[in-house]
Amino acid sequence: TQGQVITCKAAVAWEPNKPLVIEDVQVAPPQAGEVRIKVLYTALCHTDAYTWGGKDPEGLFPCILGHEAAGIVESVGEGVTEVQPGDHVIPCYQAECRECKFCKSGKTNLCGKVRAATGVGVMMNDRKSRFSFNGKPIYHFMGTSTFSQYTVVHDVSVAKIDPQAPLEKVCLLGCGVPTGLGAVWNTAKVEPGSIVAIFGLGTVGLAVAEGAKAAGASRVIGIDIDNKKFDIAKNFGVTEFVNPKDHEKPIQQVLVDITDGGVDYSFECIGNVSVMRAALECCHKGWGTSVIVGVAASGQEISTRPFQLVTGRVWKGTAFGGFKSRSQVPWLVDKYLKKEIKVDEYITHNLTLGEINEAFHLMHEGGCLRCVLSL
Ligand code: NAD
Ligand code: AHE
Ligand code: ZN
Repeated sequence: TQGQVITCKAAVAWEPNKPLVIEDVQVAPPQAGEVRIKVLYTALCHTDAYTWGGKDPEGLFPCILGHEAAGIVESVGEGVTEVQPGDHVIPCYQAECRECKFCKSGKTNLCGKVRAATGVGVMMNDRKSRFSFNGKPIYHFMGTSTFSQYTVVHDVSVAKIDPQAPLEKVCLLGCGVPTGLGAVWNTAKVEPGSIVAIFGLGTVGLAVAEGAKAAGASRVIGIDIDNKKFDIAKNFGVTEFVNPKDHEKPIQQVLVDITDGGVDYSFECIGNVSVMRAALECCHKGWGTSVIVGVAASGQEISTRPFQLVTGRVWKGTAFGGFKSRSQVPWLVDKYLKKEIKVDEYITHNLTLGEINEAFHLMHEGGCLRCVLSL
């Protein structure tokens, strides 16, 4: 198949909010600096639902969504040296070129090399898509487009992993789990003994809990409007549960009251701007740090009284938990193989690509953390 167009199944999002359609799409061969991957497993993340729902200012249609996956390199374009056909890989929506101003700064995991192209659904080389249907282009998404049996990504967006790792599990290391762990370890840098509050106990919030427990937090307070989340959350390190619906006072006040003045670290893992405010305002005066992890809809803005920051609270955000993707995803895979981090525990459902609409449906049900699709 090398050098040839491949026809395969992909779930195409033709329009926002309309069921995805499994189509036979054409996938062009990889050009210079590109890699074509046979995607074997992909999970759904809340961000896919967000873009599908028309809430993403960068959402373009028709497109092929999906960004939490694992597969095997099918072929590589000219000049690609770090991976070859047969390598087991995880596509990374946050690239790492190791050459740009961002990569060299030592201050961020964001990479500037291909971001302009991935934000508009095309490849860098010719600003075109490698996907088409009946000759018409279909946009890429987040530089990954994993809801397709084959995808083409930039070489700076491919992490080569240990071939021993089960792809049907480690696909989760493409987004949600690293994001939560890294928010704690890299962005907040939570110290032993800290009091931590987590808003939203989906996969990302639970991975924050796991990271906080590993960092030695003394209390890990989970906040969710779904009571069913507490039983699940205990297994990931949450020590106390608060449902805002059980309280008349604003949730930030409830937390300040039960923590003698506020938490040391809070994490917003929902994408709700009023919760982001509460997450900042439940932080302890003088030092409390709040990390925004959730992705808010187009047009939404955050607000608080500047006094909250004047008096020492810190507001931060994180993308992919601050992990350098190509360098650190393989390290996370190794940690999973050594049983130092959980992955299997986040997988509550397994379906096939053909059942993807059902999988999107499941995401809105409390019992679903990650649903892994086999392609
Ligand atoms: P999810 O839908 O599985 O989890 C969200 C949780 O929040 C659910 O348990 C839900 O019951 C709860 N919730 C909803 N409204 C609430 C409220 N008002 N108060 C308290 N709890 C509430 O989502 P997920 O896949 O875990 O993703 C979480 C967020 O993180 C999403 O916004 C996603 O887009 C974002 N995300 C960001 C990054 C990043 O790099 N920054 C990476 C992955 C995901
Ligand atoms: N496209 C949206 C922003 C979406 C967003 O913030 N994405 C996160 C990853 S979410 C993964 O589930 C991210 O990494 N952002 C940094 C980046 O470079 O995109 C918008 O508002 O335009
Ligand atoms: Zn994601």
